[in-house]
Amino acid sequence: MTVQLERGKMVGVAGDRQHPANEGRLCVKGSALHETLGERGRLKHPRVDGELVSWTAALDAVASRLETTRSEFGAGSVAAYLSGQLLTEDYYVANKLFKGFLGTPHVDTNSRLCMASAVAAYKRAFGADAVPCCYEDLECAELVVLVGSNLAWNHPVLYQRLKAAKQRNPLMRIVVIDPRVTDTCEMADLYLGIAPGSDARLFNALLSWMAITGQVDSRYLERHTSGFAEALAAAQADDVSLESVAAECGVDPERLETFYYWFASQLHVVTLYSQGINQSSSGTDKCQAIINCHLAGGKLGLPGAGPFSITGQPNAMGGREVGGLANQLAAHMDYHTPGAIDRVTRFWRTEALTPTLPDGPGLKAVELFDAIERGEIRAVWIMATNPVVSLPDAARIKRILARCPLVIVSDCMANAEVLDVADIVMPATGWAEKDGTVTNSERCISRQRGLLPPLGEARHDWAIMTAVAARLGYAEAFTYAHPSEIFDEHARLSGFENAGDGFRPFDISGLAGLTREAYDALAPTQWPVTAHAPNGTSRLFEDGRFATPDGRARLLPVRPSVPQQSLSARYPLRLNTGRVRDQWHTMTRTGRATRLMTHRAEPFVEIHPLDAETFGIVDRQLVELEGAGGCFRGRARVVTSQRPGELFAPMHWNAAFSGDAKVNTLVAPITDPISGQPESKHGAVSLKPLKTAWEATLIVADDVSFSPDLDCVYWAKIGLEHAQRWQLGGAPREADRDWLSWANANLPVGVSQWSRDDARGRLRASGFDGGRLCWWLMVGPPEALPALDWLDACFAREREATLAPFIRRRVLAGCESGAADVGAIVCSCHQVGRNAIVEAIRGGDHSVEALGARLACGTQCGSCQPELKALLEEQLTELTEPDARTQREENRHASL
Ligand SMILES: Nc1nc2c(c(=O)[nH]1)N[C@H]1C(S)=C(S)[C@@H](COP(=O)(O)OP(=O)(O)OC[C@H]3O[C@@H](n4cnc5c(=O)[nH]c(N)nc54)[C@H](O)[C@@H]3O)O[C@H]1N2
Ligand SMILES: Nc1nc2c(c(=O)[nH]1)N[C@H]1C(S)=C(S)[C@@H](COP(=O)(O)OP(=O)(O)OC[C@H]3O[C@@H](n4cnc5c(=O)[nH]c(N)nc54)[C@H](O)[C@@H]3O)O[C@H]1N2
Ligand SMILES: [Mo]
Repeated sequence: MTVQLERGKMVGVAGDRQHPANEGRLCVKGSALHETLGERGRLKHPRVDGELVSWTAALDAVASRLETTRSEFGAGSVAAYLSGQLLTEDYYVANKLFKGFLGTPHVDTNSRLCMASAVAAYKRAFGADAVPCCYEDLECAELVVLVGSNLAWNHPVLYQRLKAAKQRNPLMRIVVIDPRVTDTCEMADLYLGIAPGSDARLFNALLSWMAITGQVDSRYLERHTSGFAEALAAAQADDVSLESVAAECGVDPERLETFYYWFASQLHVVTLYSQGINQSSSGTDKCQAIINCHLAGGKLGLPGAGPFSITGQPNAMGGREVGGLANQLAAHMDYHTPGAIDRVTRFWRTEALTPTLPDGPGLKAVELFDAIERGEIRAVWIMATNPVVSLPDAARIKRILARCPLVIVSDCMANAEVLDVADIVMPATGWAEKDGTVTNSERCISRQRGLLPPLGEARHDWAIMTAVAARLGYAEAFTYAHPSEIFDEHARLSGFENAGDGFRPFDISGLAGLTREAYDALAPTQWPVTAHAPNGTSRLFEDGRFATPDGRARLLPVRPSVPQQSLSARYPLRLNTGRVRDQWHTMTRTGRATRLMTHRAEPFVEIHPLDAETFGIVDRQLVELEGAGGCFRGRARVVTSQRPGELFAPMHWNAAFSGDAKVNTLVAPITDPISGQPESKHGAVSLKPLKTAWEATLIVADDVSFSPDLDCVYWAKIGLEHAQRWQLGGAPREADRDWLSWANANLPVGVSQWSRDDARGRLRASGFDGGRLCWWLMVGPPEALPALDWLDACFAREREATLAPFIRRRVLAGCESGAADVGAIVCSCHQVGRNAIVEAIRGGDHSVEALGARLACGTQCGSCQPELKALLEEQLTELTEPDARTQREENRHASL
């Protein structure tokens, strides 16, 4: 990315045209970065036990409390929980400090919830956690299979690259395998709406199909692999007839056959997989089932081919490189890697320490929190992750942390829910302030340069840890004055005694010894970077030699299994969870950017029309999901993109944004036995309408603090540019709340004006503080809301003077007379609403390009193009044959 600075302030960002990964493109969250990391909402000062303190006091408290815990309860009573959103340099220092010097093995990361199954599978199959492919492979493949990946929303830049490649090569085919019809299906030639969790069965049967139809690459298998016969036998232990597989996977047999035929007959196949595969109680095996098919066909180690696990967080890969997972030691060495403990001890010079390096793996995320619950781990430092939202059984995680004797949190945002349970809080620098490196899915190391001074008292994560290390007496081993020194050490460790059999592909010794200037100027480089490959390596295993002791890749037998969270009479529906286009995880940053809140403003549940009917639910009403760990309240979206019997709810909302909308309270802490990754995609829940007596929208000026009262059964907070919008739902006993008295009693200024429409039970009121709009209230369902941008602008202080009496009357209506309602925002980058798009279509703009030319929608990040296409389809059918609409929706599943 490139940043535009004006008088030391970030005023705009753009894609870096020179960067090989994005070639100048940005997604909408990227292009809103300058809005999400400004001063508003940042964590600025350290706190100990709720009191603001100096940095010296905070660091002293961290060091002394960690030391006390360790000396009293042993090294294993201390833990670190890290994140793929740290820079590699931060990660390296954390790993070294906790494993090397504090001597605890319990260092795990949120990558456990994300990449752990993919990592475990690569290690089993290739002998190393090494992604064989590069992004270019997507462009030169003839067949791209997207499994459990909603690329259009979650990797929009890569999606646009793939789309452009498909336009250049009309023979390229794309297959999407996902239980939901997502926006990614827009460019699919074939869609398999698979039954949740049945992927291993599908790929096992593909392996068998390849064998039966004589489309395995025997030469490749013989020379470069082992285990084919066993893998095939396991696959064929189940009935592999197309009918049987199709029935179990819930797909059409003919389409399944088409997929098998395409895959088997094509050499240049990339299978790109993500959380629909990883977040499973058998995720490692699912990845293996995919890898087996690639190895059997020799579809690997050549351009346009390979099993490609795509990462999500900016630096998930960097964390894997330093060895930030609990089962790893450092730099792609595990504890059981022969000689590794001794090697790392010598490199870090920890021989003389007590305790020395741990002698075996530590606890993986879910287990780690169980150990906190049992009181075995008594101190945990949480960095750049929000586990009270993102871990399964999240309500319990929050209770566990609240009781843990020492919780240290470093974060950069003040609204991170984990701060609620922290004893010591430290403000970290954010993007554009931080300086270091990150690695992406294709092993490409990029510099992220610090451009702005730290905000408030924020400090770099590595610097915070270095200061703590010094207080613990380890100053000599943590002398870093600049991230380039950390990177140098990391690069040297990667190449340290790394040669011969069982070599470690992660070797960036070619980047060791960079001067600070050279580090600053470092161009994006794909590892390995060694004396043999000084400019990096785009593709791995081209010579068919793998990182296993015998140099062969392993096919392994896979026994498919179903989701472990089982459905029951009480919890009859399968809950799928995941992401929405414009939000990032727990919303600490994206939840504050107005334009990112417009695409999906409230927590929601997607429900198939048949289920909606069964459970008595209509579109847009409030509903409640219940699972073993708690409940979730949100707005229903009745959609045909869901399979009947399955629901989808976003992972994003939490206590900072809504009353009961944390989806992980519904997900059980069941994990894959090999990778330890939770089964986040397959919850079991019940569904019912949420009974409310009223719904209301309250908008309060930014500086007015408001919290919903106890009579709200539902609330969601939605940031506007100059105000906060609260969407509220009231308990049945509150049916005849006297709103005007309520407003007078509960809002900072009383009612200035109001209007009532008794026939429809609607009321509008607003309060002015002198000339300034202070609050605005509308009682009635949110469908009746006007477009809010005009009203939002009225809350801006600058408008004080213009809020003359005649404008005040318009404020009550919520819109300047004649101001068009833009409708739901479709294009977030250019803030183009549905109504404008519909109007343009009706006016004759009949393609995505024509709409882009007129309204600019879809021309920046492109991630709304699938929605534009769907709107075009909808409007054009409506224009030609009004009755066709329902039919079209019903056909949507089938026609893809
Ligand atoms: N907008 C946005 N983008 C992001 C993120 C974000 O928070 N917001 N987060 C980033 C991160 S950290 C990650 S890890 C990536 C994740 O990127 P993705 O993996 O694409 O994201 P998800 O939405 O979690 O899940 C992907 C799909 O898996 C499908 N799925 C569920 N169960 C199954 C199943 O049994 N089989 C199959 N085949 N599919 C299934 C879901 O329906 C969903 O469409 O996104 C990254 N990009
Ligand atoms: N049900 C369900 N649960 C899921 C998933 C799912 O699909 N379904 N997906 C899982 C996946 S793939 C992931 S990756 C996780 C993500 O889950 P989390 O990691 O918990 O989510 P984030 O909101 O990204 O949390 C990052 C935190 O770090 C802070 N931060 C950002 N940058 C920095 C920095 O440089 N330094 C410091 N110290 N702090 C920083 C942010 O303000 C934020 O509070 O969620 C997982 N949980
Ligand atoms: Mo992730």
